[in-house]
Amino acid sequence: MSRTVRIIGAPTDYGANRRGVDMGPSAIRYAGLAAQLERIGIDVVDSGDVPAPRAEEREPDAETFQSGEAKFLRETRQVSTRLGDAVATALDADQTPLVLGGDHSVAIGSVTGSARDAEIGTVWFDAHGDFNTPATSPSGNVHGMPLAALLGVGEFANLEWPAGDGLRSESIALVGLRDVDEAEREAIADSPVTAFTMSDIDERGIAPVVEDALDVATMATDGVHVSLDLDWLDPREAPGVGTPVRGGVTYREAHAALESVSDRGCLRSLELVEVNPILDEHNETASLATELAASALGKQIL
Ligand code: 6HN
Ligand code: MN
Ligand code: MN
Ligand code: MN
Repeated sequence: MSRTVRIIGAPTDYGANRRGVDMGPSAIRYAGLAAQLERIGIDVVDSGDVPAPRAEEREPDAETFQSGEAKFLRETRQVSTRLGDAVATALDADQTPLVLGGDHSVAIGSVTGSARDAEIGTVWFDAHGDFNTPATSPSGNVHGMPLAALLGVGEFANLEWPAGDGLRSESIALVGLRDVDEAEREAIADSPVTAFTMSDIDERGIAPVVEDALDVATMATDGVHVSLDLDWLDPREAPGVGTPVRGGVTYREAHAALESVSDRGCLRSLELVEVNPILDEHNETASLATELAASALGKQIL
């Protein structure tokens, strides 16, 4: 039976500190996402974008950041709720949600939707830990906080978030870390999440690391949400991202990782986040995102 993928855009940028990632969904669609997936035998439906507030419509006082605060929490909660509903609706219809960000705060919606009626695991491909809380964040940007938000770490324990109870920290694997804030490092170490750094990939190779990450995410779960932050890749391969960090994975390593995801047969939902077309070169980061989605969704070479 062929798979049906439902594309859901989440054009946010208020979770990051610069404009541009809100154009990610357009750029990724323009790079030929639907056609590429159809070419590998997938049925594709596109539900368009969930409404997200533009910079011009936001609460102005939220622009002034004070240490200890998260910017645009109200907007984040609103969009996460809409996105969570869209993801859950797709899953109810036996479709695979493919969320296009937007900054990484959209993961709060994708994951809560995916975890609404199931126990899920998550593999988080990222240069960053995304484990800050409002108190520890150096920037106040929620795209550096989605994992802490999803797990109710720190102040997030007291905030009203959309329900998505099927994700336990034991089932989360982060892969490719190389830029982690000090407080995040402690929070990650104190939590049951499993984290693999770039050094782990250097020492062991991409394949065994990704197999371990998939073991973590599939253990006692019904499926896996894959969150792909394009800054996971080296900026030479993926220049169009808001927070590039040198020393990321190569083009081939990225494909190998997502092919392993496909081979496991565990993919429940997927998201492609942090593509910034303003900083991109000829839409190559968006094209790469579409290629990697095809690998995750079963593209075969032979
Ligand atoms: N991302 N750790 C930094 C912060 O501001 O919290 C950077 C976060 C980047 C988050 O790329 O999804
Ligand atoms: Mn991220
Ligand atoms: Mn990142
Ligand atoms: Mn294979």
